[in-house]
Amino acid sequence: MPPMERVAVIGVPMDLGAGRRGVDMGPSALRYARLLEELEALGFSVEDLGDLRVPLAETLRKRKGSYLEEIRQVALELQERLRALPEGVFPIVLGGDHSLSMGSVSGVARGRIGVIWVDAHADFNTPETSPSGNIHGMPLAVLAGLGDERLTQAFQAVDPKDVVLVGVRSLDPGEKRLLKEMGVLVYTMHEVDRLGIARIAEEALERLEGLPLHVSLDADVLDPTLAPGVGTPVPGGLTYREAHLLMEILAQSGRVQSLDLVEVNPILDEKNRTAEMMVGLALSLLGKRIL
Ligand code: EXY
Ligand code: MN
Ligand code: MN
Ligand code: MN
Repeated sequence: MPPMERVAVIGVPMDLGAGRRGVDMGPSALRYARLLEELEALGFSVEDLGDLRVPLAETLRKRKGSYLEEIRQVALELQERLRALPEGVFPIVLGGDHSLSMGSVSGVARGRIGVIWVDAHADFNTPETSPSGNIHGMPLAVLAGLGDERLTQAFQAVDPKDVVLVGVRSLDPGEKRLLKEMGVLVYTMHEVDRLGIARIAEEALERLEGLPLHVSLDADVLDPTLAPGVGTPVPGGLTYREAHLLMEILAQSGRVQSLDLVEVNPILDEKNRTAEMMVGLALSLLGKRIL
């Protein structure tokens, strides 16, 4: 696969899928952390496609019910924008809450695709199994064909056996059942500690042998003492080095073709630390080497 020289960045300032406000400012925080400048310094030609227009929760003033329809529209727009990208461009989608990945994964898939979902959570709930009703806890299930059919009809795009989860440490009972039933490979933090992140990265690449890869990186996979700027923190996350090593090994495969950077919540952050770490991880995935 020829190395990607061109990167397209697109922002999705959306927090409608989250249980709290703030991640709509994630794209700004990631740009403020100099993502585009650093990519250019790596030698990429970088095009900033700007941000999608997303309705503000405040203006929707919904008393009850989820923002499913609004989220569906945003994810469809993202899907369309990504499908329109020419061959050989590496898209980086800036979130925004993780429900946007229904649009990013389905938008980049040109046939069978492997997904490496790096997250403290599995995001594998359906409306029936969700404890919160928040749609950012459901996108991976939708991509695998499970959940509200207004979403699965629009976004189902992956075979569950082509999905690998890394860094999981907070699962709901229904998710556990569905993950098992669907045969999704899950490396929890227990496996990270037992096997080490390098072995997990190699095993994930083996499991997804021959497939183009999409990486969906949720900031809450990092340990919250390092990355406090997230809306659903869970103790005991990846160290910065573990996350970097994972990105560096995936980069060496030459098979990663697209990336989501999601769930950065600047309101909860200290200075812009979480966004800065996410930018560092993106650069490692795009091939930045220490030596
Ligand atoms: N599993 C919980 C729920 O479904 O409500 C928490 C989900 C958090 C989702 C964040 C994006 O990773
Ligand atoms: Mn997530
Ligand atoms: Mn998460
Ligand atoms: Mn969240």
